[in-house]
Amino acid sequence: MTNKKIVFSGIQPSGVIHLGNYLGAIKQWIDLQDKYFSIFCIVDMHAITVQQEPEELQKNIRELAAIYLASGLDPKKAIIFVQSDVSAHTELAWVLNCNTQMGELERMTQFKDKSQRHKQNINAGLFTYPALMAADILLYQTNKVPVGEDQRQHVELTRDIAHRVNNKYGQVFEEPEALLPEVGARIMGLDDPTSKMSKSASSGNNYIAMTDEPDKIRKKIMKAVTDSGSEVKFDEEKKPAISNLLTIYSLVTEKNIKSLEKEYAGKGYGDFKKGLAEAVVEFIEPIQKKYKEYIDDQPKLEKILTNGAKEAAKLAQPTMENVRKVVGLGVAND
Ligand code: ATP
Ligand code: LTN
Repeated sequence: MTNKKIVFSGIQPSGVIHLGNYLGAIKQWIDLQDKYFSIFCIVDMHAITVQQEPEELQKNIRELAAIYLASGLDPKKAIIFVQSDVSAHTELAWVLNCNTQMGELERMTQFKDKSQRHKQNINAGLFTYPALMAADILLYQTNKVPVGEDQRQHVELTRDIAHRVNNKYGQVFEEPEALLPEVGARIMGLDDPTSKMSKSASSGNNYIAMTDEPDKIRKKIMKAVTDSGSEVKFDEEKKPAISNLLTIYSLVTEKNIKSLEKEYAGKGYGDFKKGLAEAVVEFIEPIQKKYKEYIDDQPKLEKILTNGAKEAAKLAQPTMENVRKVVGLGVAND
């Protein structure tokens, strides 16, 4: 289909998109779309592993698409589509489910985490979630999967599943690897630097949403927890909160951490946070402006996603046909 290496990634439309999602995942995608054959998905089937309101889900899908486009993903360079619009994802997921061990799924930290948080709804989909993610990736003969640190384990499982299927049936899938950003693979919560920034955090002060108003961003940053002492210095062990804020500062301004430490030498945390807040606002405002243009033009958004789904379905077909053949499924021919 192409000589270029293939990149695939996705985000769940399950709530706000925060700066952690942007810096850990989307930021890399923007650069990758120039070098790789890139496919970026809105994984709505994954989102329903936890309870979703149908209207809210529809709204979240569109908002996430608008964030992708506003961030700089370009439908001329990359395929952008919604997972459930291409039925091969769930078809392949079933076959992969039959090639994945319970023990492997039991080890997944996201499952342990989410089943703790959603005790009243520990459904089978939540458990087999990684097989669907593996299908997303393997369907397109993907080589690289740009994700944040929390998804590394799922990509490694995907690689194991691909290897197992290849051993059993011959060369069916590329064996993909995760691509993590050198800096920003794990942005921590503003109110708790010991756990990752997360949209499902109990407080909205944990994260900066990509759609937060400038004043809200300023307030959240001024409220962010800091460490003891007063020096602005990167030291993940002794100063986890300031180190996290320095990481964010560095990524949104493209200034290196050393030069930021110098800039704030002799100044306190207050000045540092004020500077950071302005830097984040300056970084997010142009994205928000474009976001508004996309979200206000639903027909355009839908057209992009519909075209993306058509292209993706075409690309998925040869892999799915081969899987059916090697596994020995079906009889009907078109
Ligand atoms: P939650 O924030 O509720 O834990 P999630 O991890 O399910 O949500 P997704 O929206 O599915 O988040 O993740 C999209 C992408 O963002 C993934 O590649 C994930 O690794 C990355 N990501 C999520 N949180 C962070 C973070 N705090 N720092 C860096 N990358 C992150
Ligand atoms: N599991 C991921 C979302 C996801 C994904 C994918 C990421 C689903 N399918 C394929 C990369 C490639 C998450 O929870 N963030």
